[in-house]
Amino acid sequence: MPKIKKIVVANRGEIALRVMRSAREMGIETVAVYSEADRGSLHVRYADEAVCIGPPPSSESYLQIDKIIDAALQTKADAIHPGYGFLSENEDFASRVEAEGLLFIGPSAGAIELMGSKLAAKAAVAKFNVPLVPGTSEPITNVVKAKKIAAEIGYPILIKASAGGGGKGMRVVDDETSFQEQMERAVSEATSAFGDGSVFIEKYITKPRHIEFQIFGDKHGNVVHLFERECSIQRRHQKVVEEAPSSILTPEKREAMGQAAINVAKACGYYGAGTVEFILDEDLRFYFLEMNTRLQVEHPVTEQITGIDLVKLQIQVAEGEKLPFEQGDLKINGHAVEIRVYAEDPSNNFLPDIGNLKTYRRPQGNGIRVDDGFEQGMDIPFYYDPMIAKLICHAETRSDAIEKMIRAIDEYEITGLETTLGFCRFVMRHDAFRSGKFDTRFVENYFTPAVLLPTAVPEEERIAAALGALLLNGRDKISSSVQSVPQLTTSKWKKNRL
Ligand code: MV4
Repeated sequence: MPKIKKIVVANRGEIALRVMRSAREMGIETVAVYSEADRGSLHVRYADEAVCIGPPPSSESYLQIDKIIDAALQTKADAIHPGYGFLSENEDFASRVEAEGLLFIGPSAGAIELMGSKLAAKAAVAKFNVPLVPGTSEPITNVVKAKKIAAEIGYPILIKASAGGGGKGMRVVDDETSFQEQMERAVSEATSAFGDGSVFIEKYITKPRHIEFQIFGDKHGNVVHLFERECSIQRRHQKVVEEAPSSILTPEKREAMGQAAINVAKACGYYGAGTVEFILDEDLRFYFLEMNTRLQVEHPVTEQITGIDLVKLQIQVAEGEKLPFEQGDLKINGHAVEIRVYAEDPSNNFLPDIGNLKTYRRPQGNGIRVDDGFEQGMDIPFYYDPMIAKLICHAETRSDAIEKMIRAIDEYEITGLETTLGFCRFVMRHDAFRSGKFDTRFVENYFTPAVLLPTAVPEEERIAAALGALLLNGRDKISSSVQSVPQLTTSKWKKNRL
C-alpha cells in the first residue's frame, strides 16, 4: 500500500493537535477542518491547510460526513484520522471514507459495526474463550422468561441496551417486584435513544474496578496488547483519573487479561488501535464488557509506559505496514497517571464553567506532559466538551508519579474560570487512591464539595501569624491580630495545598 502524504484530521482541540504532531514528524502534511467557533483554534493554526466545515454546533460541522469528505477531496488528501468522539466510531463514516478511495485511519467499518452492538460483540467473543458476565446472549423480549433468567442469575441484575455502551441505557434491578417496570422502561428508552429497543440482562457487579487493555492489530492478522489502564476513578461515566499500569494486577492476571483482550480483537478481525474494557469483581475475576474501536482520550498513559507513539503506529498500520514489534518485545517502564482538567465547577455539581482563560500557565519539568488545545486569553467554546487539558505525569514508581502530579497541579495556573484541578488534587491525596484500594464508586463514596473548602488554620500558624503581627506592628496590635487571624483562609496558597 502507498505511503500517506496528506491527512485530514476530522476533529478539534487537543486530539487534533496530538494527531497532527505525529503526522508532521512522519513528513505527512495535515489538513484541519473547523467550525465557525474554532476559526482561531490552535489546531487550525498548526495545520498546513484548513477548511471550514460549518456553523458551531457539531451536528452542523464535525458530525457532517459529506463536508469532511469534501474537504479531503478538495485538498487532495489521501487519509482521514477521526480522533475520538464525533465520527470516530461511526461505521457509515468509515465505509464512506474508503468508498471515496481514501484511507480511514482506524479499524474496518465491519469491526466498528460489530463492536457497536453489545450483544453481537458478546456473541462474537464468546467463541474465543473470553470471560463474560453471567447473563443473556440474546435480546430479551418476554418478561416472564426474562424474570426466570434473572432469578437464576440472582439479583441485583443490570438491564443494558445492546446499542448503548459507555454506561448509556443501563438500569439496575434490585428484586423481582420491579423487574417488569424496569424492563419496559429500558426497552422504551433504548428505542427512543438508539432506534433499537434490544436489551439484555447481566449479573450486576456492585463494586467493580474498570480496567481496559490497549490492543493493536495490523492488516496481516497480528495483534498485541500494550498493557492496561486503570480507569476506576470516574464520575457518572466520565473518567477523571487514569493510570498505567493498574496497581492491582499481578503479572499472571495481566497476562491472562491481555490474552483475552487479544482474543477479542481476533474475534472481529481487528486492525488499528482499540481498547478492550473489562470489569473486575471483588475477587478480581475479570469479565469482558465492551470494545472501543478508537484511540482513547487516556492513550498517553500507555504511550508513557511503553515509549510507543500510538498515533504513528495507527498511521503505519493504515498504510499496510506490519507491527514493528512482537508481544515479547514490549515491557512496562515506570508508572503514568493522567488527570483530565475540565472547565467545570466541582463545588457546583461539575457544571461547565466555560469562559475565558485569563491566566493559563502549564506546569513543566521532567516527566510532565500536557496535551491541550488552548493558550492564555482564549475562550473555551460553549458548543463542545469542556475539557481544557490532559495532564500526564510519568515516574519510576506509582507514588513518585502521584507526588509529581500533585506538584504539577499546584504549578498549573488557570484563572478566569473554575476547573477540576482542585478536585483532582483531592483524589491524588486521598488514602483510598494512594493505597490502591478503590472501585468505580470512589467519587460518590468520598467526594463532597466541602472537601475543597480551605482548611482551618492550625494552631502553630495562628501563633506564627501573631508573632509576625507583633514584629510588624508592635505590641499594642498583638491581641487584636490574634483575634483577627481568620479560621478559614481563602488565599490561593492555602487552597493549592489542600
Ligand atoms: C456493568 C457494571 C456492573 N455489572 N456491568 C458502565 C460503562 C459500561 N462500559 C458498562 N458499565 C458497567 N457495566 C455489570 N454487569 C458496572 C458498570 C459501571 C462502570 C463500568 C466501568 C467504569 C465505570 C462504571 C461506573 C458505573 C457502572
